[in-house]
Amino acid sequence: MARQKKTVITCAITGAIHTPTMSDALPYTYDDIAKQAVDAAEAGASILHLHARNPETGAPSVDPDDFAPFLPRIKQATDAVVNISTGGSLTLSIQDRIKPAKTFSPEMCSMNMGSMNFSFHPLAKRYDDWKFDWEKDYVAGSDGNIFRNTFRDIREAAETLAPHDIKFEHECYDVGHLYNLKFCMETGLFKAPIFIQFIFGILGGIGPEVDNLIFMKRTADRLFGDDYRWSVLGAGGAQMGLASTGAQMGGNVRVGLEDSLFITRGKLAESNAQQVAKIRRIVEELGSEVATPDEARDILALKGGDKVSF
Ligand code: KMH
Ligand code: ZN
Repeated sequence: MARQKKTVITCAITGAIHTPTMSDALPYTYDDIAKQAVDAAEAGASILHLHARNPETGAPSVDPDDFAPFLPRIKQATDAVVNISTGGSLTLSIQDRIKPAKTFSPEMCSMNMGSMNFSFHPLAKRYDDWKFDWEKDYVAGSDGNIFRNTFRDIREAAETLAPHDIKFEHECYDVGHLYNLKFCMETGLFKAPIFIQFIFGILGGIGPEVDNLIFMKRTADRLFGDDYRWSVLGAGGAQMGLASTGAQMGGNVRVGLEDSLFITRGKLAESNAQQVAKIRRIVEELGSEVATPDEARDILALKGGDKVSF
């Protein structure tokens, strides 16, 4: 596959894994999500991957009413590509999870490529006092999670969203998910160039070793040839190291407090923008340039920021 000239930075602002107790920097009010997203874009992120939260409690939300207050503010203040999660809160149905993307027709949304265990229960042991009632059970109980993304779910999401011409961020947590994606492509669900997020270090998915990155990349090369673009997401402590390796291999990168709360070993990040600024420095030091939002639109063949419904 031809090497890309510029590196696209995605920043995933808040997600549905971490909870307010874990870091004061994790945004969950409408204001804080909007501000951190805008700051991340100014720091160099050309794609903003967004989840919503209940602004009172910080609990993950897939209610379009919890996206509506911040999406227009982000659009007015930045040119960044908005990517809305369809992973949402991990235990909800696909019908509920795609509602925000259906409502707001963003340029991009996530598409999770397989069913799996998806757990962060070991984090529960680190905290004695929790800010909100829901947090402890949510985190500790994730050892019982099945993140459901069956072939039928994927087809339903893709077909429902097809009229919106949304480019998917195909979340692939293990090598089998690449084969699921290949199968779906062959049935005509997704059109090239597809965008694959290689995800490492989620408990339930493939581990965060460089060998695995090479294995995923080589497998994707074999399955998709020139028809794909790719990015690297390392969860937790693997975030910066794997993103840097991915960038050096010619890939794109994803950072953000959704994926890791840290800026370096043992030190909490102050904001999403701080992580973006760090990976930007690394990418530039390695001799690459960071893509602007319009360059990202070009690389990923997006429909354009004027064709969204917010
Ligand atoms: N939290 C990430 C590991 C989604 O939003 O659809 C995966 C993710 C899923 O971003
Ligand atoms: Zn997400």
